[in-house]
Amino acid sequence: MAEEKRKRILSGIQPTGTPTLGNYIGAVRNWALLQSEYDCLYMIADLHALTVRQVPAELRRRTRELAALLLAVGIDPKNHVLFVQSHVPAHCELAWVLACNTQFGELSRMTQFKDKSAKHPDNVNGGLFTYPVLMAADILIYNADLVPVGQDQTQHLEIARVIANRFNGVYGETFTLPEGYVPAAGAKIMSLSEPTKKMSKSDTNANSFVLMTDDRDAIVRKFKRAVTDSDGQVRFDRENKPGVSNLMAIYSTFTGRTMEEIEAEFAGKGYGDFKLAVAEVTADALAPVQAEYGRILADKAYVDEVLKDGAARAARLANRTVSKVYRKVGLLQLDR
Ligand code: ATP
Ligand code: LTN
Repeated sequence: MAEEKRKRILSGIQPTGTPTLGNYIGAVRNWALLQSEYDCLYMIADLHALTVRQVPAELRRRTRELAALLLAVGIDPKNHVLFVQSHVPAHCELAWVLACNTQFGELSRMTQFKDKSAKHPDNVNGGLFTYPVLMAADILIYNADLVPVGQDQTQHLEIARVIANRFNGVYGETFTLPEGYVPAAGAKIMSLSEPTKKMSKSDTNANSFVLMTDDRDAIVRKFKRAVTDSDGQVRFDRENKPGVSNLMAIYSTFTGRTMEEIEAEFAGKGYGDFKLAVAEVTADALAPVQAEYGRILADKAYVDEVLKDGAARAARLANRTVSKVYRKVGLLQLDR
Protein backbone atom coordinates (compact mmCIF):
# COMPACT_ATOMS: atom_id res chain seq x y z
CA MET A 1 0.00 0.00 0.00
CA ALA A 2 1.51 3.31 -1.05
CA GLU A 3 1.42 5.52 1.99
CA GLU A 4 2.46 9.14 1.98
CA LYS A 5 5.77 9.58 3.79
CA ARG A 6 5.07 10.58 7.38
CA LYS A 7 6.71 13.63 8.85
CA ARG A 8 9.42 13.10 11.42
CA ILE A 9 9.56 14.22 15.05
CA LEU A 10 12.54 14.49 17.35
CA SER A 11 12.50 15.63 20.96
CA GLY A 12 14.57 15.23 24.12
CA ILE A 13 14.43 15.41 27.89
CA GLN A 14 17.33 15.63 30.32
CA PRO A 15 17.81 13.01 33.07
CA THR A 16 18.41 15.76 35.64
CA GLY A 17 15.71 14.65 38.10
CA THR A 18 12.29 13.03 38.24
CA PRO A 19 10.07 14.65 35.59
CA THR A 20 7.44 17.07 36.86
CA LEU A 21 3.89 17.79 35.85
CA GLY A 22 5.43 20.59 33.72
CA ASN A 23 7.51 18.12 31.74
CA TYR A 24 4.46 15.89 31.38
CA ILE A 25 2.01 18.53 30.17
CA GLY A 26 4.52 20.64 28.22
CA ALA A 27 6.33 17.78 26.53
CA VAL A 28 6.11 14.03 27.11
CA ARG A 29 2.33 13.70 27.15
CA ASN A 30 2.35 15.17 23.65
CA TRP A 31 5.18 12.88 22.62
CA ALA A 32 2.87 9.94 23.20
CA LEU A 33 -0.12 11.57 21.47
CA LEU A 34 1.87 12.54 18.36
CA GLN A 35 2.95 8.96 17.65
CA SER A 36 -0.21 8.19 15.68
CA GLU A 37 0.59 10.86 13.09
CA TYR A 38 4.38 11.08 12.90
CA ASP A 39 7.52 8.98 12.85
CA CYS A 40 9.05 9.80 16.20
CA LEU A 41 12.52 9.73 17.72
CA TYR A 42 12.61 10.44 21.46
CA MET A 43 15.88 10.97 23.23
CA ILE A 44 17.19 11.09 26.78
CA ALA A 45 19.60 14.04 26.66
CA ASP A 46 22.27 12.77 29.05
CA LEU A 47 25.06 14.80 27.40
CA HIS A 48 23.05 17.97 27.96
CA ALA A 49 22.63 16.99 31.62
CA LEU A 50 26.43 17.20 32.04
CA THR A 51 26.28 20.99 31.62
CA VAL A 52 25.29 21.05 35.30
CA ARG A 53 27.34 19.01 37.80
CA GLN A 54 25.80 15.54 38.28
CA VAL A 55 26.45 12.72 40.72
CA PRO A 56 27.66 9.95 38.33
CA ALA A 57 25.82 7.03 39.94
CA GLU A 58 22.60 9.06 40.12
CA LEU A 59 22.82 10.16 36.52
CA ARG A 60 23.17 6.53 35.44
CA ARG A 61 20.19 5.46 37.57
CA ARG A 62 18.01 8.35 36.43
CA THR A 63 18.74 7.65 32.78
CA ARG A 64 17.30 4.16 33.07
CA GLU A 65 14.39 5.36 35.21
CA LEU A 66 13.54 8.04 32.68
CA ALA A 67 13.52 5.45 29.90
CA ALA A 68 11.07 3.35 31.94
CA LEU A 69 8.89 6.40 32.61
CA LEU A 70 8.75 7.31 28.91
CA LEU A 71 7.72 3.75 28.09
CA ALA A 72 5.07 4.01 30.82
CA VAL A 73 3.70 7.21 29.27
CA GLY A 74 3.11 5.20 26.13
CA ILE A 75 6.16 5.71 23.93
CA ASP A 76 6.06 2.75 21.57
CA PRO A 77 9.62 1.53 20.96
CA LYS A 78 8.64 -0.83 18.15
CA ASN A 79 7.09 1.69 15.80
CA HIS A 80 9.18 4.64 16.99
CA VAL A 81 12.70 5.12 18.39
CA LEU A 82 13.64 5.67 22.04
CA PHE A 83 17.35 6.16 22.74
CA VAL A 84 20.01 7.78 24.91
CA GLN A 85 21.93 10.69 23.37
CA SER A 86 25.42 9.49 24.37
CA HIS A 87 24.76 6.12 22.71
CA VAL A 88 24.78 7.85 19.31
CA PRO A 89 28.22 9.51 19.01
CA ALA A 90 27.28 11.13 15.69
CA HIS A 91 25.45 13.89 17.61
CA CYS A 92 28.81 15.15 18.94
CA GLU A 93 30.44 14.86 15.51
CA LEU A 94 27.77 17.03 13.93
CA ALA A 95 27.77 19.42 16.90
CA TRP A 96 31.44 20.29 16.25
CA VAL A 97 30.80 21.19 12.61
CA LEU A 98 27.73 23.22 13.59
CA ALA A 99 29.68 24.99 16.36
CA CYS A 100 32.10 26.17 13.69
CA ASN A 101 29.10 27.68 11.91
CA THR A 102 27.54 29.39 14.93
CA GLN A 103 28.47 32.84 16.17
CA PHE A 104 29.58 33.68 19.69
CA GLY A 105 27.12 36.58 19.73
CA GLU A 106 24.20 34.29 18.87
CA LEU A 107 25.00 31.95 21.75
CA SER A 108 25.50 34.88 24.15
CA ARG A 109 21.88 35.91 23.69
CA MET A 110 20.35 32.62 24.91
CA THR A 111 18.27 33.21 28.03
CA GLN A 112 18.76 29.66 29.36
CA PHE A 113 22.54 30.26 29.33
CA LYS A 114 22.07 33.51 31.23
CA ASP A 115 19.67 31.89 33.74
CA LYS A 116 21.79 28.81 34.37
CA SER A 117 25.03 30.83 34.64
CA ALA A 118 23.35 32.98 37.27
CA LYS A 119 22.13 29.87 39.10
CA HIS A 120 25.53 28.13 39.04
CA PRO A 121 28.08 30.99 39.07
CA ASP A 122 30.84 28.58 40.11
CA ASN A 123 30.41 26.42 37.01
CA VAL A 124 29.80 28.54 33.91
CA ASN A 125 31.35 25.97 31.59
CA GLY A 126 31.82 25.76 27.83
CA GLY A 127 29.17 23.06 27.54
CA LEU A 128 26.56 25.35 29.06
CA PHE A 129 27.46 27.95 26.45
CA THR A 130 27.38 25.59 23.44
CA TYR A 131 24.31 23.68 24.72
CA PRO A 132 22.09 25.00 21.88
CA VAL A 133 24.58 23.79 19.25
CA LEU A 134 24.35 20.21 20.51
CA MET A 135 20.57 20.57 20.63
CA ALA A 136 20.60 21.81 17.01
CA ALA A 137 22.69 18.76 16.09
CA ASP A 138 20.16 16.46 17.85
CA ILE A 139 17.38 17.87 15.70
CA LEU A 140 19.11 18.44 12.36
CA ILE A 141 20.89 15.09 12.30
CA TYR A 142 17.50 13.40 11.78
CA ASN A 143 16.08 16.11 9.53
CA ALA A 144 13.19 16.42 11.96
CA ASP A 145 10.15 18.33 10.70
CA LEU A 146 8.60 18.92 14.10
CA VAL A 147 9.99 19.35 17.63
CA PRO A 148 7.48 19.16 20.53
CA VAL A 149 8.83 21.24 23.43
CA GLY A 150 7.67 23.55 26.21
CA GLN A 151 7.87 27.30 25.79
CA ASP A 152 11.27 27.58 27.51
CA GLN A 153 12.90 25.76 24.59
CA THR A 154 11.53 27.89 21.74
CA GLN A 155 14.61 30.13 21.65
CA HIS A 156 16.84 27.06 21.23
CA LEU A 157 14.63 25.85 18.44
CA GLU A 158 14.91 29.19 16.71
CA ILE A 159 18.71 29.08 16.81
CA ALA A 160 18.60 25.56 15.34
CA ARG A 161 16.67 27.00 12.40
CA VAL A 162 19.17 29.84 12.03
CA ILE A 163 22.10 27.40 12.03
CA ALA A 164 20.38 25.08 9.52
CA ASN A 165 19.48 27.94 7.24
CA ARG A 166 22.98 29.35 7.26
CA PHE A 167 24.54 25.95 6.59
CA ASN A 168 22.16 25.33 3.68
CA GLY A 169 23.06 28.74 2.25
CA VAL A 170 26.81 28.16 2.42
CA TYR A 171 27.05 24.43 1.55
CA GLY A 172 23.86 23.74 -0.38
CA GLU A 173 20.52 22.24 0.73
CA THR A 174 21.36 19.82 3.56
CA PHE A 175 19.03 20.24 6.54
CA THR A 176 15.27 20.40 6.99
CA LEU A 177 14.19 23.54 8.86
CA PRO A 178 12.40 22.23 11.98
CA GLU A 179 9.12 23.65 13.32
CA GLY A 180 8.24 23.79 17.00
CA TYR A 181 5.15 22.15 18.46
CA VAL A 182 4.29 24.03 21.64
CA PRO A 183 0.98 23.11 23.35
CA ALA A 184 -1.59 25.91 23.59
CA ALA A 185 -2.57 25.63 27.27
CA GLY A 186 0.32 23.90 29.04
CA ALA A 187 3.39 25.33 27.29
CA LYS A 188 4.64 26.71 30.56
CA ILE A 189 3.38 25.18 33.78
CA MET A 190 4.38 27.46 36.64
CA SER A 191 5.81 26.68 40.06
CA LEU A 192 3.10 26.03 42.69
CA SER A 193 4.92 28.12 45.28
CA GLU A 194 6.05 30.98 43.00
CA PRO A 195 3.59 31.03 40.10
CA THR A 196 5.58 33.58 38.10
CA LYS A 197 8.46 31.07 37.78
CA LYS A 198 8.52 27.95 35.59
CA MET A 199 7.95 24.64 37.38
CA SER A 200 11.33 22.93 37.22
CA LYS A 201 12.51 19.49 38.30
CA SER A 202 15.76 20.96 39.63
CA ASP A 203 13.98 23.40 42.00
CA THR A 204 15.17 23.05 45.60
CA ASN A 205 11.68 23.62 47.05
CA ALA A 206 9.80 20.31 46.89
CA ASN A 207 6.43 22.08 47.28
CA SER A 208 6.99 23.98 44.03
CA PHE A 209 6.41 20.96 41.80
CA VAL A 210 4.32 17.84 41.43
CA LEU A 211 6.46 14.93 40.29
CA MET A 212 5.12 12.43 37.80
CA THR A 213 5.76 9.77 40.43
CA ASP A 214 3.99 11.55 43.33
CA ASP A 215 1.13 9.56 44.89
CA ARG A 216 -2.41 10.89 45.35
CA ASP A 217 -1.79 12.12 48.91
CA ALA A 218 1.31 14.08 47.92
CA ILE A 219 -0.51 15.56 44.92
CA VAL A 220 -3.47 16.69 47.07
CA ARG A 221 -1.14 18.13 49.70
CA LYS A 222 0.92 20.07 47.15
CA PHE A 223 -2.09 21.52 45.34
CA LYS A 224 -3.71 22.49 48.66
CA ARG A 225 -0.58 24.50 49.47
CA ALA A 226 -0.36 26.08 46.02
CA VAL A 227 -0.07 29.86 46.13
CA THR A 228 -3.17 31.64 44.78
CA ASP A 229 -4.53 35.10 45.73
CA SER A 230 -7.04 36.69 48.05
CA ASP A 231 -9.69 37.47 45.44
CA GLY A 232 -11.40 34.11 45.86
CA GLN A 233 -12.68 33.76 42.28
CA VAL A 234 -11.71 31.08 39.81
CA ARG A 235 -10.98 33.32 36.82
CA PHE A 236 -8.30 33.12 34.10
CA ASP A 237 -5.99 36.12 34.24
CA ARG A 238 -2.31 35.26 33.86
CA GLU A 239 -1.10 38.70 34.81
CA ASN A 240 -3.11 39.39 37.95
CA LYS A 241 -3.96 35.83 39.00
CA PRO A 242 -0.92 33.72 37.97
CA GLY A 243 -1.48 31.01 40.58
CA VAL A 244 -5.16 30.39 39.82
CA SER A 245 -4.53 30.65 36.05
CA ASN A 246 -1.79 28.03 36.31
CA LEU A 247 -4.12 25.62 38.14
CA MET A 248 -6.78 26.29 35.50
CA ALA A 249 -4.31 25.43 32.72
CA ILE A 250 -3.57 22.10 34.45
CA TYR A 251 -7.29 21.38 34.97
CA SER A 252 -8.03 22.29 31.36
CA THR A 253 -5.34 19.90 30.06
CA PHE A 254 -6.78 16.90 31.89
CA THR A 255 -10.51 17.63 31.46
CA GLY A 256 -10.47 19.16 27.97
CA ARG A 257 -12.63 22.00 29.30
CA THR A 258 -12.15 25.61 28.22
CA MET A 259 -11.30 28.40 30.64
CA GLU A 260 -14.89 29.72 30.40
CA GLU A 261 -16.29 26.31 31.23
CA ILE A 262 -13.98 26.04 34.22
CA GLU A 263 -14.95 29.51 35.44
CA ALA A 264 -18.63 28.52 35.22
CA GLU A 265 -18.03 25.19 36.96
CA PHE A 266 -16.44 26.84 40.01
CA ALA A 267 -18.50 30.04 40.12
CA GLY A 268 -19.47 30.71 43.74
CA LYS A 269 -17.18 27.97 45.08
CA GLY A 270 -14.00 28.54 47.08
CA TYR A 271 -10.41 27.76 46.13
CA GLY A 272 -10.50 24.70 48.40
CA ASP A 273 -12.97 22.85 46.15
CA PHE A 274 -11.15 23.99 43.05
CA LYS A 275 -7.71 22.88 44.27
CA LEU A 276 -9.08 19.49 45.28
CA ALA A 277 -10.63 19.05 41.82
CA VAL A 278 -7.32 19.92 40.14
CA ALA A 279 -5.52 17.44 42.40
CA GLU A 280 -8.06 14.69 41.62
CA VAL A 281 -7.84 14.99 37.83
CA THR A 282 -4.04 15.14 38.03
CA ALA A 283 -3.83 12.05 40.23
CA ASP A 284 -6.30 10.22 37.94
CA ALA A 285 -4.19 11.07 34.89
CA LEU A 286 -0.90 10.00 36.49
CA ALA A 287 -2.14 6.81 38.22
CA PRO A 288 -2.04 4.53 35.16
CA VAL A 289 1.37 5.91 34.14
CA GLN A 290 2.71 5.21 37.63
CA ALA A 291 1.38 1.65 37.63
CA GLU A 292 3.04 0.95 34.28
CA TYR A 293 6.24 2.62 35.46
CA GLY A 294 6.57 0.27 38.42
CA ARG A 295 6.00 -2.75 36.21
CA ILE A 296 8.47 -1.68 33.49
CA LEU A 297 11.21 -0.53 35.85
CA ALA A 298 11.20 -3.97 37.49
CA ASP A 299 12.33 -5.42 34.14
CA LYS A 300 15.72 -3.75 33.68
CA ALA A 301 16.73 -6.17 30.94
CA TYR A 302 13.74 -5.11 28.84
CA VAL A 303 14.50 -1.40 29.28
CA ASP A 304 18.15 -1.92 28.31
CA GLU A 305 17.14 -3.98 25.28
CA VAL A 306 14.83 -1.17 24.11
CA LEU A 307 17.64 1.39 24.49
CA LYS A 308 20.16 -0.79 22.67
CA ASP A 309 17.81 -1.30 19.75
CA GLY A 310 16.88 2.40 19.74
CA ALA A 311 20.52 3.51 19.63
CA ALA A 312 21.30 1.19 16.71
CA ARG A 313 18.35 2.46 14.69
CA ALA A 314 19.05 6.12 15.50
CA ALA A 315 22.76 5.72 14.70
CA ARG A 316 22.01 4.39 11.21
CA LEU A 317 20.07 7.57 10.39
CA ALA A 318 22.49 9.90 12.16
CA ASN A 319 25.66 8.46 10.59
CA ARG A 320 24.26 9.05 7.13
CA THR A 321 23.77 12.76 7.87
CA VAL A 322 27.26 13.14 9.36
CA SER A 323 28.81 11.53 6.29
CA LYS A 324 26.95 13.90 4.03
CA VAL A 325 27.90 16.93 6.14
CA TYR A 326 31.59 15.90 6.32
CA ARG A 327 31.63 15.61 2.52
CA LYS A 328 29.97 18.98 2.06
CA VAL A 329 32.37 20.87 4.32
CA GLY A 330 35.40 19.22 2.69
CA LEU A 331 36.59 16.64 5.20
CA LEU A 332 38.47 13.87 3.39
CA GLN A 333 36.61 10.57 3.63
CA LEU A 334 38.33 7.34 2.60
CA ASP A 335 36.48 4.45 0.93
CA ARG A 336 35.48 1.82 3.41
P1 ATP B 1 15.86 21.40 34.62
O1 ATP B 1 15.07 21.73 35.84
O2 ATP B 1 16.96 20.42 34.85
O3 ATP B 1 16.29 22.61 33.84
P2 ATP B 1 13.44 20.95 33.17
O4 ATP B 1 12.44 20.56 34.20
O5 ATP B 1 13.39 22.30 32.60
O6 ATP B 1 14.89 20.61 33.69
P3 ATP B 1 14.03 19.57 30.66
O7 ATP B 1 14.56 18.18 30.64
O8 ATP B 1 15.00 20.66 30.41
O9 ATP B 1 13.28 19.85 32.04
O10 ATP B 1 12.80 19.66 29.67
C1 ATP B 1 12.14 18.60 29.03
C2 ATP B 1 10.93 19.14 28.30
O11 ATP B 1 9.95 19.60 29.24
C3 ATP B 1 11.24 20.36 27.40
O12 ATP B 1 10.49 20.23 26.21
C4 ATP B 1 10.77 21.52 28.20
O13 ATP B 1 10.38 22.60 27.38
C5 ATP B 1 9.56 20.93 28.92
N1 ATP B 1 9.27 21.64 30.17
C6 ATP B 1 10.10 21.76 31.23
N2 ATP B 1 9.51 22.44 32.23
C7 ATP B 1 8.27 22.77 31.78
C8 ATP B 1 7.17 23.51 32.36
N3 ATP B 1 7.24 24.01 33.57
N4 ATP B 1 6.04 23.66 31.61
C9 ATP B 1 5.97 23.14 30.38
N5 ATP B 1 6.97 22.45 29.78
C10 ATP B 1 8.11 22.26 30.46
N1 LTN C 1 17.21 21.24 25.79
C1 LTN C 1 16.05 20.41 25.97
C2 LTN C 1 16.36 18.95 25.90
C3 LTN C 1 16.80 18.62 24.53
C4 LTN C 1 15.99 18.67 23.36
C5 LTN C 1 16.85 18.29 22.29
C6 LTN C 1 14.66 19.00 23.11
C7 LTN C 1 18.05 18.23 24.16
N2 LTN C 1 18.07 18.03 22.81
C8 LTN C 1 16.40 18.25 20.98
C9 LTN C 1 14.23 18.96 21.79
C10 LTN C 1 15.08 18.60 20.75
C11 LTN C 1 15.44 20.73 27.30
O1 LTN C 1 14.36 20.34 27.50
N3 LTN C 1 16.08 21.44 28.16
